Amino acid sequence: MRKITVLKDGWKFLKADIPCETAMEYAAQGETVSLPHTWNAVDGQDGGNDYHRGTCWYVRELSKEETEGERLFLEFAGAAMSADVYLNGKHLVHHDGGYSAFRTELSGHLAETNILAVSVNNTDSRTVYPQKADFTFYGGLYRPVSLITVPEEHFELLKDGTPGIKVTPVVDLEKKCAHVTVETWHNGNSVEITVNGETKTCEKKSEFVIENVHLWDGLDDPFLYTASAKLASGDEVSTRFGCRVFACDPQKGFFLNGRSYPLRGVSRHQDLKGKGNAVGREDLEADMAIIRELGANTLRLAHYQHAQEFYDLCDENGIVVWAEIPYITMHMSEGRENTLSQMKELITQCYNHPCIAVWGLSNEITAASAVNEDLLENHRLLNELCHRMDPTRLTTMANVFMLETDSPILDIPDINSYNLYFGWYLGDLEQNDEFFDEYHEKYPDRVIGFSEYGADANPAFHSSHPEKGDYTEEYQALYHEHMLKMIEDRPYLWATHVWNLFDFAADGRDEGGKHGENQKGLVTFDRQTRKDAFWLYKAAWNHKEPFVHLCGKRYVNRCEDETEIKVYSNQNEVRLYVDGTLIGTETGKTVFRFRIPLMGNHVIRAEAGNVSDTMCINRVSEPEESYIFNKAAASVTNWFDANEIDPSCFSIQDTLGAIRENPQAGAIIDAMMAKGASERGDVADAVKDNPGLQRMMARMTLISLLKQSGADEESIKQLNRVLQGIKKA
Ligand code: GCB
Repeated sequence: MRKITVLKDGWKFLKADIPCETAMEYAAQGETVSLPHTWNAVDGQDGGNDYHRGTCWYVRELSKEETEGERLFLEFAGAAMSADVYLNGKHLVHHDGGYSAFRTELSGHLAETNILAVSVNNTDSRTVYPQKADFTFYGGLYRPVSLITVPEEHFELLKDGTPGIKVTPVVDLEKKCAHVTVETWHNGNSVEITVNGETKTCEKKSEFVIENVHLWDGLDDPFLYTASAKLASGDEVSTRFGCRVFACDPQKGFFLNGRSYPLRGVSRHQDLKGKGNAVGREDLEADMAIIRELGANTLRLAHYQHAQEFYDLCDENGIVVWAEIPYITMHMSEGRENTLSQMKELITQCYNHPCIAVWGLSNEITAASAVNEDLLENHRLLNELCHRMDPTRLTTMANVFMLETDSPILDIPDINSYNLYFGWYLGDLEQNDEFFDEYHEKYPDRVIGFSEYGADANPAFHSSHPEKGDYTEEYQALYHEHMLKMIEDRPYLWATHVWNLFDFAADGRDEGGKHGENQKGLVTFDRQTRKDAFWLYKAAWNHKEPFVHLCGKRYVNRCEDETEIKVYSNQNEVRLYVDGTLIGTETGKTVFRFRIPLMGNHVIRAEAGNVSDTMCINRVSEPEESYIFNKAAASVTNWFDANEIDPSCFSIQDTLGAIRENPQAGAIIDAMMAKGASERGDVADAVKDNPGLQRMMARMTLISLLKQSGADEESIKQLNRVLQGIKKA
């Protein structure tokens, strides 16, 4: 029989880069910790990009009882980023990659008393991914560590963290049956394999047919079968699997079990405020409950392998998953081996999960690297590896917006996707629409998806005139209203994923009123606040239970005569009451808008069917300062509202392209940009060398660019005065 003991307690933690003997000698003086544990739970989330990246030790004595049994293995579900495991001072295994599981055998190295010492490090590396990305690279033993005791005759445990059993169901939708191949790895003579009540004895591999197959059918009916395998010794493994057919069509998008099933959902990072990546089962379940509430039918589990329990939850809840490795932002010429080993482990460990539809090769890999032969070769090798290990699934990539669509890298994966942030980092919302229209027209035979889009919002900030870059909850909501419609109008997009469901730690960030957080989440980092944009998607995606949501609940004090009341609902009629009086009924879909006069303190109630939502808002005489993040930008906007711009002359409201057409005005802009460039060399170079980026910049208004660059009010006004002195042709 197999025995699994989770080594939760009794660890000593030493935050020091010391040799193994020293760690063992001073272990008693270490901090007592329980797993899961990260040393960056605080410093990885507070900004400054100064969290501890180094080598630390975890030391623990194994009891007599824990080491009993014929063969003893040790399993790490996640040790970030690299780990070295020692038993009684003897080095047993080195592992690179902070997100996949690995095991090592202890039997043969056991003594009277046994000290386990594990050094874990998240230092810079030229060989292990990720090294450059917009999230905190927490270090630690942040997932469970377990002892596995098995008999002499047992299922394979070492190779790439294999579960020892691999199930490949191939469904015939017409005949309503599934051919299920079960392969096993073990050191016995024969194995008994059971699927759906039928048992077969074989050497390693058996095939089964399930008639009248019960499909794994997404959110509606994620039915799971179990396959189990048993050796004469009693060692047993089992796995759940699902019978489903995934397909992609360049014109019609994604198909599940033969029916159109547009994948519409969100991305998830695994970390949590206060805990970092050292989250527990209950946290995973809480996240899944939020995903179910939202009504998303797909998740991009970015940017690395997530916990097995989370893929399990996706299996159980019918969520279609994009799984990927952290081959991200910057290609490293010495990192090829690591991309291959992380992919091998991802596929080996996750193969049986019916939820997984695609393997993601990389993310924005050309953001900080040129498309050269080494990078292409790396992608080809990864792609071949995926197909060799798993001919049943497609491969994909998340491309950075500035990657030219005719780049040879797009030919490598089976299907493609782009991350676009028009309407946030740069450009206008409509450029997202145009990008896909142009792409789809140019490549009608290519499957394309939308792997990331989003806008940061701090739910403390509010505005009645939301603008790109203001970090208001209102702009984020508007942004997503546009995107929701854009996506609905383009059913050929095989999958779309909001970046991100949750705010997450990016210790290098300092913006939007918070240190160390990326705030593109629909929900805050602590999972406590659902921003308005969350309810927009819920209204569009969750049709299970009627609900109605009043936007702007946190935008209490409003300085205006008339205000907009916006309601999100999955019902098609909304009634609005102000101070108990019905003031309007709107019919429509998802978004309902009302305008009401603001006279004092009001109680607003929205009703749809028999559900309702209530909030209070107040009329104030001065704008509420605490609602404004970028005070300089806000005052520029006010200044423009109050001052006429002569449209026959240039102004900062013109696009860069238009301004550049006039030599005199163009020269002023170029001088300004050159000055900025000398201050921020890297960005400027990226623009200069990239025609696609230049085209996009040409379409941006100067004011939007200035605001984004954080230019101060006086210099913006000064520049405008100069431009107003130049007549347009
Ligand atoms: C991206 C990256 C993601 C970032 C995101 C952002 O394209 O893939 O890791 O967090 O942009 O918010 O800038």
